[in-house]
Amino acid sequence: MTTLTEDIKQRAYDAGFDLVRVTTADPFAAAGAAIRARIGAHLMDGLDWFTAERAEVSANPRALLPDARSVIALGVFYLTDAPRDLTAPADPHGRVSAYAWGDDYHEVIRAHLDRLAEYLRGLAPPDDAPGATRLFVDTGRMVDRAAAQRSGLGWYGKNTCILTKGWGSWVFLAEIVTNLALEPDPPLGANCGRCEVCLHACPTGAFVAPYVLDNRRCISYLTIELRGSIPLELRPLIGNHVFGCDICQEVCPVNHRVEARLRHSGRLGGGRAPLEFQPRPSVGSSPALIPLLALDDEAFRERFRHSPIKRARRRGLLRNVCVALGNIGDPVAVPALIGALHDHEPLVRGHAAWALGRIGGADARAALAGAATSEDDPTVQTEIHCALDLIRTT
Ligand code: B12
Ligand code: SF4
Ligand code: SF4
Repeated sequence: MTTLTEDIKQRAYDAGFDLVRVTTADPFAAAGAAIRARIGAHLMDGLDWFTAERAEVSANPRALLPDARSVIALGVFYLTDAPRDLTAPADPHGRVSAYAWGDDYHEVIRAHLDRLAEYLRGLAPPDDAPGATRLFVDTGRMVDRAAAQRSGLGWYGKNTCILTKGWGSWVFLAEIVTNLALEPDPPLGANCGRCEVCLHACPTGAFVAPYVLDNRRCISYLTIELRGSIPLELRPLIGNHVFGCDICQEVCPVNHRVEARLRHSGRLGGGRAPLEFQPRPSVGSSPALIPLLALDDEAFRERFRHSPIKRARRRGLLRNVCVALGNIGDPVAVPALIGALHDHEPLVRGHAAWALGRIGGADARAALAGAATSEDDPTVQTEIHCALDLIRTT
């Protein structure tokens, strides 16, 4: 006879999850302390919503649901094949991190969660109260990785990501906090051993130590969450990343083994991945960059409506595109960057100036000199003068 816990796990797989484990609703004390320490050391600076108060609540399931007894930890595998945008193969292309190739995972996982929660709500716990639940994915106040670790869904990698046996770290995490008393799973005994590959592969040196990330240096933060200017000294290190970064996952040997196995079994490759995570034609994994500079607000909204990329907003994405074009250094981008020098967003104008300074040449210099006489935003003026200095000295 199947137990309630086994039955719920089966329902979770049926609802679309690839991983499901259970832990108790006890506080995640170590995670709460780690988060407080990171905030205290300014390693989470820049994420204004990531406060000590939030950490307190997110590490305590009973602050979220007072009679919580269990946390159902869930995971969805999202890696798919990555066709390049080949509309202009010779032109510069950017890199989008794998989690953003397809549909917005918040929407996808929310639908999975709703399906499972509907079933749970129909169950009566022993005291006959209705099966109360709260659902969490990413933006919810819940320590997703700590729930995954304690429930044995995966283990902490030194890159801070949760690694799983079957799917590597290419998994989104979500939880359901419930007042149902379920059988908890034990944590896994696995760890990274002596490996430190990811720590040395990070192009911006974002790892302060194993398991400790300086958010302010992470390309994911710089290209997605940061609303303002990208610090000058970090721009050259971003390469052609225009939305997120996967390097510390791509180099991971655990992921390599998993990917080889999944390719062998046909789950990866051959288009068998769930449709929602396959690269959207309008986004892809490696979009041509120059056409992105031509997007106006309406075209941006239309193109990225159901994509995670909308989070960067138009001005953030175009800022990133300018940095990537500056790093690629192909003069073919100069006319489009000169156009961006007159964008209505000062953030875009400033980063276009930087990119023109990096690429250099007579056209870039003339356009920058012209903009220096008409630009009225002081920050952009500074960017223009720095760019002209760069051209003069290189
Ligand atoms: C803030 C945030 C970010 C920030 C900060 C990242 C960070 N490492 O904290 C930024 C914007 C940089 C970011 C980037 C990314 N993120 Co993010 N992010 C979050 C968010 C909202 C909170 C994370 C958090 O609490 N950070 C605070 C720090 C202290 O926690 P932590 O790094 O996880 O630290 C834990 C461990 O390191 C461990 N620990 C600490 N010390 C030690 C010591 C030892 C010995 C051990 C064993 C463990 C250990 O305890 C800590 C507490 O749990 C979560 C969603 C959520 N609600 O939880 C998603 C989440 C973590 N992000 C996710 C993803 C996919 C990413 C990116 C891959 C996206 C991309 N491709 O660009 C990158 C990965 C970068 C990286 N290496 O972490 C996934 C991770 C899935 C997974 N398999 O782990 C999550 C869970 C979202 C989701 N629901 O799926 N993210
Ligand atoms: S996501 Fe990229 S920038 Fe961020 S820690 Fe990993 S390798 Fe470094
Ligand atoms: S690269 Fe090595 S250290 Fe980093 S997460 Fe993977 S196994 Fe762990």
